[in-house]
Amino acid sequence: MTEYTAPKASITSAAFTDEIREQLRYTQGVTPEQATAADVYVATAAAVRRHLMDAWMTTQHDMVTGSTKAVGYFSAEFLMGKQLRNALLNAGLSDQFDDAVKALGCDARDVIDAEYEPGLGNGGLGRLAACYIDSLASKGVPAFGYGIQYRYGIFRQEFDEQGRQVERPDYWLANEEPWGHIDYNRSQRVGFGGVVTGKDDVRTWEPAWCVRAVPVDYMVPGYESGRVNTLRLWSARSYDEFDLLTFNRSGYLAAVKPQVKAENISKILYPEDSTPQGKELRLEQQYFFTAASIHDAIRVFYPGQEHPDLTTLPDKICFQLNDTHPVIGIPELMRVMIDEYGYDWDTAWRTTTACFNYTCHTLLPEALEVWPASLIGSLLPRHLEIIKEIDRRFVAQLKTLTDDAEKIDRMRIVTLAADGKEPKVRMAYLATAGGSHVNGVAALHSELLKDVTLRDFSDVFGDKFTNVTNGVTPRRFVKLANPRLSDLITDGLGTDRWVSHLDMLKELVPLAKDDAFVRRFAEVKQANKVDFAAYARREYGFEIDPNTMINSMVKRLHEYKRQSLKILAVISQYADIKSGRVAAEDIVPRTVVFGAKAAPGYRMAKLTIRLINNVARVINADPDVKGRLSVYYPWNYNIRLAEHLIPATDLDEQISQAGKEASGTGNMKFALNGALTVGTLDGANVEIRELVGPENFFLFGMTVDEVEALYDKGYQPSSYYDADPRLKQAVDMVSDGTFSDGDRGVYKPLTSDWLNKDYFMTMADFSAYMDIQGEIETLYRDPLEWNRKALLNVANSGYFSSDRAIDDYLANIWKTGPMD
Ligand code: 26W
Repeated sequence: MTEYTAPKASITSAAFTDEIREQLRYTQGVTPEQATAADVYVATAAAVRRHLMDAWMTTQHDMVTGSTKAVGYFSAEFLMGKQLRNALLNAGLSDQFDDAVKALGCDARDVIDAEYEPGLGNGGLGRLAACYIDSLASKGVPAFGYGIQYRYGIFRQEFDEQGRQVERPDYWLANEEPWGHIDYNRSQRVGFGGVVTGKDDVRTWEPAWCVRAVPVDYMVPGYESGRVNTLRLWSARSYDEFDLLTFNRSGYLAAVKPQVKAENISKILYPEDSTPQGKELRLEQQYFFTAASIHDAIRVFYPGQEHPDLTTLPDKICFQLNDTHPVIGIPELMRVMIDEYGYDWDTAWRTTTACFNYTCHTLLPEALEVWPASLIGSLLPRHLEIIKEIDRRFVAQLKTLTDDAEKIDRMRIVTLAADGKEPKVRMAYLATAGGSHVNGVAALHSELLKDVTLRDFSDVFGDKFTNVTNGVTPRRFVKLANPRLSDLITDGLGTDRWVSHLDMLKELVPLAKDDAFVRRFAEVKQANKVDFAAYARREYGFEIDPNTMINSMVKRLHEYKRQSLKILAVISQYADIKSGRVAAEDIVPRTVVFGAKAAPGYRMAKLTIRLINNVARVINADPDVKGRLSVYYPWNYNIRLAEHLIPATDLDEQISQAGKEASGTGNMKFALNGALTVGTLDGANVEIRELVGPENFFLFGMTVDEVEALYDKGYQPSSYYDADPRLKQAVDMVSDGTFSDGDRGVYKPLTSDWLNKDYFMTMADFSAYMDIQGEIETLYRDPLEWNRKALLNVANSGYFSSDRAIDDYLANIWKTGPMD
């Protein structure tokens, strides 16, 4: 493949400053003297967009007229993070910006901070989508991200005076948002409800109500590729149609109700990230954006054609389903082809299965979406008919492949109405049957998917299953987040090509033998820690000592991720010092940093947050441990906080129960920024450990097989409590009111779960986790050796670039590549 690279922007700083001035004056109507940092931000965003505009239009033109198959990445979430720095980097205008803000007399940081972070995702899955569209654009692959422009993103997290999580609405569009371009001329009509009429072979769906899907387009500039792709997020608007009949009968309010209902569809991002609520509105969201996107793709690739040959659609674009959320797109494409364009079933099915592929992001059975057939039937009656027909034919096909009737029943897409249970539609099964490939997101996860979650399917359709280990973009998470390390890498390698060829980091391996280089690496980490301490003081009022080990655990709060294991270990160490068993001078001074949001309805997770906050309160106020152990829980963990914390972290926690974390992507970001990992053999930890070397990774805990064996044997968490006095003491301190001002009732649901149920086996892994702390502390006392290992983590983590992950998707699933 030839690499197409456009010339870097060659504009001078003075010229760029003038462009910003011009935007200030003629778009915002302020003089440079009057301009606030927020004004300069908006003006700069507009100036950068102008620079990218030609490349954006060329890219779209080449995509439609060229012969390279495009990718449509369908995702209910895109967790983009702030745009300005990234856009500047990819437009080749970073230096010019730094000079321009100086010339305009303002502070670059204030300008960057003026951007409100869009939080259109919950966590890993949404951030992965953002990394992938960055890599697609950087490779020059024609691609669309398709999703929803929620008016309210993930809630803003606050803590009350008791340490409890409080959710505040995230109205991110309250101020000017200069990146999204609303394109009213390319809106789509999306129908809901109503009835289906007609004979068997010609069915007509008459929806009861319609929503206007309006695209809001975001530029996705590639790094040094000269290409700018599009992230198309749909916003729901009502039609200016008034139900006159209702108006006459029951008045004005009833008549506008459908309008209000329509606009609600894109109002809010659901904050659950593992337990689907089965809410009607969520299904409406899913259908809303997939239907609009499919119609959009047809409009884009068959412009102005009344009778397009849709059998060629799979040559023009393939649709990647980011988890089950967009799976309703499969029956939608069937419906479009059969009902709107008159194709027969077999042709429509051949085309549809060739277009779609499905990525599964979980192993938790409760996270697999299942919709009551009745709900689909009332909201999308024609789709339910099609799903039932897919199911009927699927079962017939299975009968030709196996005699195992029970297995066939287990595999049904629509469950049978047995024992008074109503039929349900299993979206993961629909995706597996209706697409060409199914992939997991790390080697271990893909294996477990085949052996456990989708076992019957992999027996019958083994060829469909594949793995693509996740990756993260080195632009945002190394180059931008960690400029000091980036400069050191560039210095060590003698080139900055690593930013788009991250496997080049391997060439740093020999430098780990060079003590002088390792010391420079250590200085980078130390400087980042000083920066982070300043950031934490400014933003949160924390007093973090940058001369302590920074030990981070940041991710969604979920029982399987086991924040409780970490907090129990912290309590245990605290108790050791308090009781005099360990002299305070003998422990390595450590600052533990948590960051995590909990789903608003997730009781155990919210109680864990409260516990962590109160442990932090007690420990940080105790003079006996001052300077040795402190705990901070900055609220509202988001991309920006990640960008500050990750480069400053010494030790990263990836301690989920083996077999539960599909991949993890934080683990990759930390390793790439020179943190060591303490972790279980779970998700991508397995591959990280293999690549960086077992001697450079702190492994502990049960394996997947050991977990299974223990479940089978009958797991009794209290036996571990009885056996390890450290565990007993830590749990007792949670029960006895130490962290609740003497109130013994507050954490009862937690402690009682730990001792009686403990589904994720925190108790069973506690001793191993405590034991490895000794190893961690010994190594940390030898800064040169610690940093050597940290450097080897950086050098051997190039594999975890999202560019590599995208190469895997291109080669094995999408079968396409960069545009000519
Ligand atoms: C409410 C329904 C629902 C169910 C699952 C919403 C969102 C989900 C996601 C699949 C949760 C998620 O973000 N999964 C994470 O995906 C990452 C990217 O592949 C992985 O690295 C994480 O291990 C996985 O938990």
